[in-house]
Amino acid sequence: MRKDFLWGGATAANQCEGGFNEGNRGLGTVDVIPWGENRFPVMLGDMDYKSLPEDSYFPGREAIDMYHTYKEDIALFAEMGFKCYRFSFSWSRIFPTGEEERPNEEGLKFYEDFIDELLKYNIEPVVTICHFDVPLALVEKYGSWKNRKLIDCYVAYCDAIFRRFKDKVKYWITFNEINILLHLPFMGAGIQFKEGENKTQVKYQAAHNELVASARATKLAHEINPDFMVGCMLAAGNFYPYSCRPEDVFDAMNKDRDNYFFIDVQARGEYPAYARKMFEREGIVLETEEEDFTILKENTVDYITFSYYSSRCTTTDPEVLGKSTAGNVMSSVKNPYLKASEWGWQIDPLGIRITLNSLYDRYQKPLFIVENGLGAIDKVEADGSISDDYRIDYLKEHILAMMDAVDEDGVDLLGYTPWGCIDLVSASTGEMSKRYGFIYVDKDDAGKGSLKRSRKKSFEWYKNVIETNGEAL
Ligand code: BGP
Repeated sequence: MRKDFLWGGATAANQCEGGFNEGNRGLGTVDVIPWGENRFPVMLGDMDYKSLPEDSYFPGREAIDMYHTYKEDIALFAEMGFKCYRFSFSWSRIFPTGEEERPNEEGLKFYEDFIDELLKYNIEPVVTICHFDVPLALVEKYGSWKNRKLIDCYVAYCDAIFRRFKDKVKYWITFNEINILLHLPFMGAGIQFKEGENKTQVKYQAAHNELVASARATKLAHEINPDFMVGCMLAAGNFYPYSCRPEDVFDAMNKDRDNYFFIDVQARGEYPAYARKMFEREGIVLETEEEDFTILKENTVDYITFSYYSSRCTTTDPEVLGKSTAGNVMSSVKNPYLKASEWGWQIDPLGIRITLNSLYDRYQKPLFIVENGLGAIDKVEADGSISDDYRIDYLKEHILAMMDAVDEDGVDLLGYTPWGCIDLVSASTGEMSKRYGFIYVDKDDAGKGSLKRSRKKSFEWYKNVIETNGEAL
C-alpha cells in the first residue's frame, strides 16, 4: 500500500451533526424525515412530510449532536491515527433558504473551526458537498432538483465554500451516492411526486440537473484552485447473475448500467448510448440547454469515490426473484453463497475487489472507498466494554480484498474511510441501534441516552491497522 494512503472514517451532517435550529441554520430535508412507519413513504417522495402526525420523531434533528461535540469526537479520530476524515456540510447551514445573496457567516465559521480542528491533528478533510440534504425552502419553492434553478443555487453554495476553504480542503465530493435519487428520491434529492406525474421522467430530469450542477461545480473548483480534487460518489456493488443463463447475465449487465449511468456521465463527460436509447424507449424528454453538454464534456471528475457494503444478485427467473433480500439502496436476490447482516445486507469481501476492478477498468481514474462497514447491534457489557469482533472480522476481510486489488491487480486507490466511524443515525431506518462505529454513542432508537462516547474493541484494532498501513490485521 502507498505510504500516503488515506486511512480514516466517514460520516455525514444529516446523520450526526444535529443542532438543526442553531447558528442561523435553515431547515433541510433531513429535518422532516421521520422515524417509524412513515419513514419510507417520505423518503420515496410519495408522502408529503407536511401531512405527518405532530408527534413524529425526527432523528436527524439532534442526531449524535456532533455540532457540539466535534472537538471531543475529532480527538478520538486523531487517537485512532486517522489520516483523513470524510464528512459533509449541511447546505442549509450555509444557505438557510438556499437563495440568500450571501452565505450565512455562522455556518461557514462553524465548518472553519471544524476543519481547523482536523488540521490541528494533520487529518485531511474530505468534504461531501451534498449528502442527502437540500434546504427545505428550495423543495417548497421549486420542487427541489426537479427544477434546473437548483443548479444555480448549488453552484452559488459551492462558490462560497470553495472560496472560503480554498487553502484548507483539497478533496471534494459533489453528491453522495448520486444514484440513490432513482431509488429514494426524497432522501436523495428532495423530490416529492405529484399525483399523475411520470416518475421516471421526473427522476432523470433531476439526475440531469444534478449532473450539470456537479460539472459546473467541478469547473468552478478548478478555477478557484487548480489543485482541488473533485470527485463523484456511487452506491456501488456489482450485480452478479444468479445463474449463467444468458438472460441472467444480460439482466445483471443492465442493472449495473443503471448505476454506472451517473458515473459514465461524470467521468467520461457524456450520456452513454444505452441511456440515450433508454430515454427514447421510455419517452423521456429532458429539458436541457445546449451548453449543458459542453459543460459535462469539459469538466469530468478527478477521482471516483464509492460506497460498498455488499454485492448484489439478479435474475429474470420469477421463482427466484421472490427470494429477495435488503441491501444498500437496492434490494437484491439472495445469493446462496453469501451470509447476510441482521438487516439482510449480504456480506461479500471479494465483491469489493471485483467492484474496485470493474470501476478501475471502466474509468481509469483514481478511486477512493468512502464507505464500507457492517451495521450491527452492539451489546454493552456491565463494565462498559463492547466486544465487536463481528465488525473487526467484516472490516478485516474487506481490507484484505481491497489490498489485493491494489497490490495484485494494480488498482489506483487513494484511501479507505469506513462508514459511521462513530455511531450515528442510520439513513435507511432512522435507527441508532444499527451501529457501524469504532466509537459507541449512548443513544437509543427513540432518541434517549446520555450521548456519551466510548471506545469499542474495534477502536484499538483499527488504530493498529492504520499504524501499520494495513500490515497488522
Ligand atoms: C449509504 C449512505 C450513508 C449511510 C450508509 C449506511 O447509503 O451514504 O449515509 O447511512 O449507506 O446505510 P444505513 O445507515 O441505512 O445502514
